[in-house]
Amino acid sequence: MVALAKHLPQPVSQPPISPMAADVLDGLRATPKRLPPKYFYDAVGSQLFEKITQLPEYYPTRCELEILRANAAAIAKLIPSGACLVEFGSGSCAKVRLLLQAARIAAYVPVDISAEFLEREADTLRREFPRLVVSPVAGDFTQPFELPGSVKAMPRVGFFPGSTVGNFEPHEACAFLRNTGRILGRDAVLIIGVDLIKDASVLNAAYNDAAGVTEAFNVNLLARINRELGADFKLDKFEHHAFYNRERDRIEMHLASAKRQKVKVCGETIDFRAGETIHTENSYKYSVESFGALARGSGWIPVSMWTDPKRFFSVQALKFGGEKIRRAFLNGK
Ligand code: SAH
Ligand code: AVI
Repeated sequence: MVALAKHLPQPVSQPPISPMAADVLDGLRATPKRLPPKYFYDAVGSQLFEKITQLPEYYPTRCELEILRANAAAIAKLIPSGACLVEFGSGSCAKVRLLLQAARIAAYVPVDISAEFLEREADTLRREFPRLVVSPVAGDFTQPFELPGSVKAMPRVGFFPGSTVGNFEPHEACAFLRNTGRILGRDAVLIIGVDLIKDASVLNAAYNDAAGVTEAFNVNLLARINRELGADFKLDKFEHHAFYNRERDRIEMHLASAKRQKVKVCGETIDFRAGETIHTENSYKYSVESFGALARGSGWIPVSMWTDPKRFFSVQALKFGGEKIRRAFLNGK
């Protein structure tokens, strides 16, 4: 048997392909072409996002910080003493500092896909709050993950600022909220930032800043694919397009090919027509009512809501009621 097998044609063994390579190839083979926004956030992308938060046109960070500052005491009342705060997509951990100062939080679990950035920010926080247990989890928050053993017995509160929930498709946001409810447990509270529908001119300006930082953030996705997957995207041959889609209540970001061209990605040739785009991100905007419906349909009961004076942005407190709430909502009760 063994001797015979030696003379049979052997399957050509393919080198194993990373999850990122598989997602990128999947998206670039599709029509229309797309790339998952979670790949924006390598170390360079995380730094660029921080620059976005400082831009005059990018109102969400300023508005959310203003809301958290003005209502820190009321929000702190929803956080049990000795709680563990789990933050999804923690970035520079700027916003959580306001909650750490206002509430008696024993442990903090920042969850983020940008591993290097996460470790650095966790270290800074440990120095600033020496009594706080800081247990970062590096990974994709849409995938199942375990909370560190040291915090399992503590009451848990979720924190999901930035309107990162808007980067999900609405059905993905529902799946995320249901899963978060399972991780945090019954009666858990989730403090979530939600960007609100507003005049299109304000929205278009926020994603087309004069300094070109959002453009650099978008193009870095291709630069990252060049760096990590050895692709040969010509960065100056793709243009940043961002616009508000009123029918879908979302900002769409694309990278448009400036000409007809071919790009090599993981040994495969991808053809681009002139003007053809890669859809890189959606940023959904909600009304208070539409987000309330999405929350209830995911098993969460809206309990409080705060906005800035212009009603550009909202911070909402939800309580997890589980399947009973979800079913009641879906049955129209
Ligand atoms: N919360 C911060 C940062 C928002 S930017 C703020 O409000 O300013 C979005 C953050 O979510 C980034 O830090 C990014 O690395 C992280 N992120 C995006 N997709 C993710 C995913 N699928 N899993 C884990 N983290 C993710
Ligand atoms: C992280 N997220 C909520 C940002 C947003 O506004 O959708 C990402 C971003 N994309 C372009 N600018 C900022």
